[in-house]
Amino acid sequence: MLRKGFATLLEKKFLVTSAQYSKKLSISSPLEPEGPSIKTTVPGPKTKKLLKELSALQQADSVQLFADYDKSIGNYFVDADGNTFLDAFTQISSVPLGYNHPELLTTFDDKHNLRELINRPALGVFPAQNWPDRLKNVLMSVAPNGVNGIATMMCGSCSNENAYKTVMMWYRNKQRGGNVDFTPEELATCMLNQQPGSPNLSILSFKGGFHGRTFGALSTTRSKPIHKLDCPAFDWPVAPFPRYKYPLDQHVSENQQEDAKCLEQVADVIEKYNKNGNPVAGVIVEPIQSEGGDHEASPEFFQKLQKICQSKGVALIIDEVQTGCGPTGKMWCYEHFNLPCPPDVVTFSKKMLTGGFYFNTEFRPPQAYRVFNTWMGDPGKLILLERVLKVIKSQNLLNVVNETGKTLKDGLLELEKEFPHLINSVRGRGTFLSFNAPTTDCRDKINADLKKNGILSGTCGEIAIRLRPALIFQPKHAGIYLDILRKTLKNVN
Ligand code: PSZ
Repeated sequence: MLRKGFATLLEKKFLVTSAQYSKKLSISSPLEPEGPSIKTTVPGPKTKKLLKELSALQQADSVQLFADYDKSIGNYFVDADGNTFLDAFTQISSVPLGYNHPELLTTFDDKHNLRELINRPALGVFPAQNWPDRLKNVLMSVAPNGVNGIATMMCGSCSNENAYKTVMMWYRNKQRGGNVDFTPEELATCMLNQQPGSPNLSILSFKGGFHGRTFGALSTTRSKPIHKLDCPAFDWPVAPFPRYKYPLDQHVSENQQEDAKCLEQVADVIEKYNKNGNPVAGVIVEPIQSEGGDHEASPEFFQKLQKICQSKGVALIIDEVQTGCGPTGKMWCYEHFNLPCPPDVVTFSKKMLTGGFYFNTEFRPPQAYRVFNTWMGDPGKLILLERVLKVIKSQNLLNVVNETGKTLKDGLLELEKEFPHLINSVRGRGTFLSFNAPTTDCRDKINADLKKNGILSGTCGEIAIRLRPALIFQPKHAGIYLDILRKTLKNVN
């Protein structure tokens, strides 16, 4: 229905058939409005009514707006009240090609694709005959260099969760010297959650890191107390992540010292946990620490972190759940770091549409059923991802990200000069950008006013506003964003 409506509308407006449209396709839809339009108070009356209905069923205080996904198009999100927003946040950074992209709208018109969608397999036992090809052609076509194993999962949290298990099994396997037989004691004690079957092993994460909300992942999440309160957690180590001063080129030596201080603590805390009988099997790190406040670290920081991990026999897990699939101008953000060796594990979700992780073959557990569940992902998502990757390639979207990112960053730096009392510390790569406000209250006010003025943007950490647009966000959208931000800042008192 939707696609038919979409094609008809398109044909009426531009006198082209949908087939011609696909061929001529511009980066974002010609059906996109010229800019945002806000017709009601935000949230509007319909949104308020729906929120009341939803709140009767569940805790819904996090809900900002109800969407009209029939009307949302390209970079524009339309809400239930008919307000149109330029979307610079895209569902917490998880929409690669904007709304109702024609390449995705037609995906399940193909009956074969539809059958794959509705006959969802238990991938660990009855995958479709094309599954090896699909993994090769889709996920392995963008695999991090030098990394040759892949596991699909459902979401970011469970990708990290299963990456941790994989790393723990690798670590224990090394300790056993590759002997795949478990002892009777191990087999008996694991059923009682006791050692040695359930060993003390740990994953180091960074202060301010976010890696998900399932139990194992939650023990490594360290961004906000509200995520963790009331849930038992593992005694796992934490180390500081750099907090840089901006602009970077004026604070080189301070920031280098910050790197050194953090890395020293990483090495120390690994030693401490190793000595205290809770050895560190893996380190997990975001290439740009996102939920915690968009904190960057230098390529040198990551190179040295990898060295420490290697020297201590610890696996390095790079969490690309938020940074992966292009928003930093490279497929994977860690590619900016020139690591001398591939990372051991790279986890993903969000814009990749499926969760999962890449791993080096040495991390493959020797026995079946060790990293496993019923669905282990969803072939339907890979069918969509195949099309997303095709569009990224055919439309050079990584170049678009870099070009738009430059427009945005230059504009933000201008605004920083114009409103130094309101914004500072502009930072990031590609369109994965952010800036700080002086206080949390001021940040929240700017973000709320942006929404009233037709921009969806996000916050992170204590004082940051972050941009997370789709890969089809172009310089013209950056211009609209910057104009509205300027107008918003002018009126913040
Ligand atoms: O409040 C939340 O639960 C949020 S807000 C943003 C996220 C979660 N991001 C998810 C995320 C992430 O950014 C990184 C770097 N790693 C793991 C995750 C977890 O992914 P999901 O939410 O799919 O489980």
